[in-house]
Amino acid sequence: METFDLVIRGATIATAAEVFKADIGVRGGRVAALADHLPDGERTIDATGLLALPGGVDSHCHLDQPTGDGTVMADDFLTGTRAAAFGGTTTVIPFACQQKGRSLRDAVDDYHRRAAGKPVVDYAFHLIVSDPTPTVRGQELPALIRDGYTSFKIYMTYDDLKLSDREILEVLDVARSEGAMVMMHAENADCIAWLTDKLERAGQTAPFFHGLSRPPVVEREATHRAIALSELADVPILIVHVSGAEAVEQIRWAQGRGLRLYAETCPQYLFLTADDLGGPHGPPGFEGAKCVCSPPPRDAANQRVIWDALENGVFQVFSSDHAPFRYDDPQGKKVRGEAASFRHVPNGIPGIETRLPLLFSEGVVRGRITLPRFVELTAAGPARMYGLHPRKGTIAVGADADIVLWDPERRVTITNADLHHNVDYTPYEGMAVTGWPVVTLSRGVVVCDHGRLLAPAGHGEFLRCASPDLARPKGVRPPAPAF
Ligand code: DUC
Ligand code: ZN
Ligand code: ZN
Repeated sequence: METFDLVIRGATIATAAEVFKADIGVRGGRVAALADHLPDGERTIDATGLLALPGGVDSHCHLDQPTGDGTVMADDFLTGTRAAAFGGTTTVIPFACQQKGRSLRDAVDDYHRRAAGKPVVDYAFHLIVSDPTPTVRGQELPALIRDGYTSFKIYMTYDDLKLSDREILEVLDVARSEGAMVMMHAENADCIAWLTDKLERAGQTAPFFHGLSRPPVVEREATHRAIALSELADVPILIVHVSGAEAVEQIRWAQGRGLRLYAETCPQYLFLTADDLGGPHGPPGFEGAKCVCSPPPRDAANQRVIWDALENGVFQVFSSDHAPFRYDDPQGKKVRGEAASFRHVPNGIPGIETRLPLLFSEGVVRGRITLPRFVELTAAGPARMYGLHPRKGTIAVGADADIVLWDPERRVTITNADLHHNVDYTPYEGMAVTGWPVVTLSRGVVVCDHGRLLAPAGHGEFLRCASPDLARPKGVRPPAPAF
């Protein structure tokens, strides 16, 4: 029998479907055997007492994404994927963002240049469509989807990104005919603009008021509208970064009607509240800027609804929405100074390395979700949603050997000094968690081993995504996979 390049011995394996004990044989970067007693490989890792989980798939993160206002993202494809790997994530899907008035293909080419030679784990791109001209809809987007960029995000807010309802319908129509998955940022732009002006007129400009400028009704209305537009266009969509009860209610309603409506949530809606932005119970001064993200964190009652929805299947995806802006830096959260209104604070917080440990500790260890559900939400679900399954998101013969050896008993107090991103803070400073990834393998190569980075920059490969079955209206056959 041909020898294995690597054998992982003694681990308890968890996939989205089951938990079982087996040795894992790896050859040529793929899982080649799962069996009770495999012979030693060229290299053998004793993983007794550890879990072997599919490497995480972080299907919503922002790395080195150009912005229009002088803000610079702190993480590029090296520092961002390095942090991802240390946190147990082996596939990332950031966004190639079209600037209004510019070509979508140019945005993709530019993003490939930014990534070149840097990632330590595999990566795919989502697109952001901000200017759906006839050329973009008729030529660029269909060609890009066929080239393996099979998902794109559209925004219902932000002046430089938002689409009108008519534009959304036209773009959804392309997704329908080409088999793409559409991610929707659901917040009502006019409501936010009106509330922001009002708050500023009243002198209420501190970071805390960011939350008041985007109350739950703003998200609820847009979520409902997104659902209606998806129903009208007869194409599935995924609502990203769902923050609380009112949006969840809309999503449940749509799912209950049989609409193909998918949803994602993120750590900030389980672990942060509006108090983290400031106010009488929050941090002083401008500190709350560290937790400014959109939609904003809500309250404990909303957190409970998000937990319930994670448990009972409303959500298919749990991603970080890592949007890395430094705090004490003129190109980050302080881009317009500490006296500036909340409207000028870049939206988004870091979390690519802490996503899995936080959910494992508070979800699996506390018994809120099972281990297979954890794997489904963090790896298999996003891989399926974006056409990467079964190559990614599972441990099965033929799949890439993207495996995380996880110590389920290791206790860690999260502190920014120990993280590997390039951001100068973590919103989760001081939180104690149980369970931490100790070894991360990407296609059979050890990327991280007990705190040491072993893979070189550029180890990560670009992934072309297949058109996911999930992206098609019922009864429409998908084209052949792209890989
Ligand atoms: N939306 C995101 O998806 N990420 C960061 C900020 C935002 O509004
Ligand atoms: Zn968004
Ligand atoms: Zn995002």
